[in-house]
Amino acid sequence: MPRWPLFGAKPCRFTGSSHPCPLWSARHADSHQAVQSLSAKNTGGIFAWNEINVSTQNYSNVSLSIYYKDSNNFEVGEFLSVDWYNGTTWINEVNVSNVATYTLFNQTLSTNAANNSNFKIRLGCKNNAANEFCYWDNVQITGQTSTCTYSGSGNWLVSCSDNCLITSNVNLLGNNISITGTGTFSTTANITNFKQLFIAGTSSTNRCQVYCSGGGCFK
Ligand SMILES: [Ca+2]
Ligand SMILES: [Ca+2]
Repeated sequence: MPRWPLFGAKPCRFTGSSHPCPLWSARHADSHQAVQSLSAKNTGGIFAWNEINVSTQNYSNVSLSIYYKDSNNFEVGEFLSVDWYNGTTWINEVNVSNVATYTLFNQTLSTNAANNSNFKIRLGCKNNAANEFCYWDNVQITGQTSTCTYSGSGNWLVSCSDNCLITSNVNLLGNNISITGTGTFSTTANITNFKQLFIAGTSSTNRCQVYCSGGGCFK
């Protein structure tokens, strides 16, 4: 499966229109790459957050890549953080103090980062002096296109591990639908006009759980 940028196509390097980050504007010349970075200084001793919502709908295996560092003069209780939101709670990935050189965080996030219109990331800084900075650079979120959308022709092969939630009616045009692997497949919409429906887990304990709700189902 190809991997596509969901945010920060180039990636986001905080410099002009060639590496745009439209929602974030606190720029600083201490940069990992391409002249400027995102920065935060003297947040008054409380966490200040730069936050964005990036829908990961129809994407699986969502990864976050970001470089970070600080001004290396933080006192006890002062931090730079990187969190992401799974729709219910914030999950902390980076929580550091006194990282003097740009350091890469690059990980595939857990499955509830995938196919999630409420997915967010936030970059936090807590310090209390004008010479105390947090810096972030080269922000990128990537994912693989999931199997949750029917192409409109041929059979529909769904990976159950994509944890699809189908909310718009799907007409299979007389083709087959197979849902295989381990995970969940849920639909609140109608899936119609299919020839065969095939559902299979990978073993008796690793099942694909299929749910119909809100009146929608296979019809
Ligand atoms: Ca930069
Ligand atoms: Ca301080």
